[in-house]
Order: sequence, then structure tokens, then C-alpha cells
Amino acid sequence: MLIRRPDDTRSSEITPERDYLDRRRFLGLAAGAVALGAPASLAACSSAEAAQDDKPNSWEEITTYNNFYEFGTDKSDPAENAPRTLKPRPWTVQIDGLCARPGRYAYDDLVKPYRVEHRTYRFRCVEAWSMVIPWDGIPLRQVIARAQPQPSARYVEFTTLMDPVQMPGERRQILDWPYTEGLRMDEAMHPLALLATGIYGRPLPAQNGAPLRLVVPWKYGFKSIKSIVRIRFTAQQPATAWNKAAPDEYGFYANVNPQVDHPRWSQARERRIGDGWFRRRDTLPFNGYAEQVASLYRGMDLRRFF
Ligand SMILES: Nc1nc2c(c(=O)[nH]1)N[C@H]1C(S)=C(S)[C@@H](COP(=O)(O)O)O[C@H]1N2
Ligand SMILES: [Mo]
Repeated sequence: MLIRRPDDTRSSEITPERDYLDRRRFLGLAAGAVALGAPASLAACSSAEAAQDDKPNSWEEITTYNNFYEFGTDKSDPAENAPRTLKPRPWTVQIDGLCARPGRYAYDDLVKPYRVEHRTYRFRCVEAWSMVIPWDGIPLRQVIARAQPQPSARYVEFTTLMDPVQMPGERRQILDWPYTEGLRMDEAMHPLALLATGIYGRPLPAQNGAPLRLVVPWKYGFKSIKSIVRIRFTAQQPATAWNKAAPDEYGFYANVNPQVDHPRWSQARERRIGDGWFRRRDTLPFNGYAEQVASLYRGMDLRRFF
């Protein structure tokens, strides 16, 4: 299998994965326990176990086991195909809709004003596998604030590139291309929501959604739309690619919820990529980020708004 990389250097030589692990252990960042605001005692007693348990997946795992249907539907397709045809530069992102300062930005101009942050998040695919990914990116809220959305803007819609030359899978009628996704405004403004620009300190590989993709760690992976070319503020809830394809299976909210099964499989447990094939872990409400995000959904019936 030919997997093209940004260069021939092994990722571990550029940004040693061990540094991330050591830093996390040093900070006691067990599964983001600090950010989670977990009681100190809980964080302290669970950190050793969780630091080991929630260690980031390897560069190899993160960049060769992917969902990116614009490049094929097998997990290995994106790594094989995306680097061949996707051209992440030059890249333009349009920001428009209900906002005072719409604009068309070259990728570098969009990202330049912000400090790139490192955020290691759990990532849970709706197919019941998971990873831990050390992202680099900018908080989505900062990009939204710059656009000055109007009070009538209640949702944000995201759109992937539509270009069957760069994304040959868009010639096949798998989804209603281009892939779109959406968030409610308060979800999009949540500090955990990230526009990712890299992984392990390296630019985002094509198969992971170069040059810019969304990461919403408390939601199923399909919300984390890749290779974004448009961010639009709307009054109405936007249509989303997977909801259009199978509305009974994939809702707009898509919050990770072990108590609400997919119609065809349980969501109670998950397989962490890299674990032994038979090990299953319990899936956590909101993927473990409930302390930070549950208040967004107070009073909502999460079975109805799945
Ligand atoms: N444009 C686009 N974005 C996408 C997808 C896709 O097929 N096309 N797949 C989604 C799904 S189902 C998952 S699980 C994640 C996978 O991200 P990863 O390959 O970086 O792990 O990307 C999401 N974003
Ligand atoms: Mo997914």
C-alpha cells in the first residue's frame, strides 16, 4: 500500500509522540480531566490509569484508518487516494450568510490571526470505533466572532469542496455531494469546537481533511466535516449530508450517547483503534465531555433530538 506523506521523515522524528504522552502525564491530563473540571481527587486517582488508557493513537493509525467517502468507502481508501488528487493549496474559505463581515479568505489569511492550539481529544465514530487524536487548530468561536454573526443567525453550515477531479468519489452517488454539516450557534461557539489544521504538530494530511476540518469531540465523527470551503450563518437548521442520506440513523445533533442505539447496532460500547480486537470500552455520554457540554442540551429530549 502506497501512502504518501507530506515528506519522507517519520512523524515521530519531527514531533515525538512520546512528548505528547509525557506532557499529558505531567499535566495529569487524564482524558482532559483538568479541562473537564473533574474534582481534583477524581482527576488525581484516575490519571495514571487514564493517561495510559487514553494515550493518543499513533500517526500511522490516525492517518491510515479514515472515513472520507469523497475518496472511497474503505478505511484504507482515503490514505491511498486523497494525497494523490487533493490540492490543499491554494485554498479558499468563504464565510457568508447572516453576518456583518462576510469574506473570502485564502487559507493562510484565515488562520494567520490566531494562535494554533494543541488539543488532544477522544474521537468517536458512529460506527462504534474510537481514537485519541492530538489535534492542532484554532477555536471555531474565534473565526465566528470575527465574522460578526447577526442575532438572527442561529446555526452554522459547513461545506466540503465540490470538485470531482480532486475528489473522485463525488462522481459516485453515495451521498448528496458536496458533504455538508451544521451546528447550532451555541455549539459552534463552545470552546471545545475546533477548526483543525494539523495533527501531532504537522499539517493535516489530505486523508484527514486538509487543509482545514471541523472537530466537535462530543459528537459522532461524521459531524467533523473535512476540507471545508464554506462557513455560512443561517436562521434555519441546515441540512446535513448523513441526515439526508438516512434520517432515521443519523440525526442533526449526533451527540455521543451510549443510551441511544443506532437502529442497526448498539452505541453502548466502542472499539478503540489499537486495542486488541476483542477489547471493548464503555462509551461515555457526550464522549466524556459531559461536564463541559451537557448544559447546552438542558431540557432537550436527547432520544428525539439524536
Ligand atoms: N467531507 C467529509 N467529511 C467527513 C467524512 C466524509 O466522508 N467526508 N467522514 C466523517 C466521518 S464518518 C468520520 S468518522 C470522520 C473521520 O475522520 P478521520 O478520518 O480523520 O478519523 O470524518 C468525518 N468527516
Ligand atoms: Mo464516522
